[in-house]
Amino acid sequence: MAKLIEAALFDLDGVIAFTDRYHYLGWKRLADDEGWDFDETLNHQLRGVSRMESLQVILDHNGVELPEDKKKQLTDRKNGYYQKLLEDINEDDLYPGALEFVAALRERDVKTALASGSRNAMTVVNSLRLEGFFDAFVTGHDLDRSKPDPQIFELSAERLGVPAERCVVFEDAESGIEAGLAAGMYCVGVGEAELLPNAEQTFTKYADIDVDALIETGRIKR
Ligand code: B16
Ligand code: MG
Repeated sequence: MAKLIEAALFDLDGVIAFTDRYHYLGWKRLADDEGWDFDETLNHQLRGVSRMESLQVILDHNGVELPEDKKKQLTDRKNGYYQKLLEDINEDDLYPGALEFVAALRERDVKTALASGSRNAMTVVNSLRLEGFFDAFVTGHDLDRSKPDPQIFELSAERLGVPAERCVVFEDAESGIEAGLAAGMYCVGVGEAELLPNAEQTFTKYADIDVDALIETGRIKR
């Protein structure tokens, strides 16, 4: 059967590793410091969104206005909390089955990229020894526009040398699904369908994906 999919682009936080949990705990600690309301429901709006835009979501939710220099101090503090949590990450933080799935794609000559909006992504890559699983890495340091802008996936496809219509994106964030669709790619939502209303297909277990169906049709099931 001919191959439709030639490249798979993976978000990091919430797709390859459960570092989304540590982003949440970092923001929660900051919100508690400041006496702001913040919970896991609001946290879904922060998935895939840049550090400063994430702070703005929390400020808007709490009706708080702050000058730019204060916002910078707050995002730096949250980043310190997040980086402290990253010191202890290990293989238990990997999304079960994710690396086996990536390896199965590579065995079938599908190119792979890690596409994360996080400027901490390479720390996670090094700690979890992900270097050998991906042909290209794109992180927040390479970008001037964050999701839902398609830049992150366009740059990933360019680095792999694969056209957009041959790429599939794996994303846990609504902003990331929108970015992948705007790039003209097949998009798969990682997580519950009701949290990802724009994703045409979703899953929660990598083992449920039919790898050959995905490569031949762009769909995770036949
Ligand atoms: P940082 P992803 C995104 O990573 C996270 O989902 C989002 O919560 C975070 O705010 C953003 O990276 C920026 O991260 O503050 O570490 O630069 O999901 O695109 O892998
Ligand atoms: Mg994510």
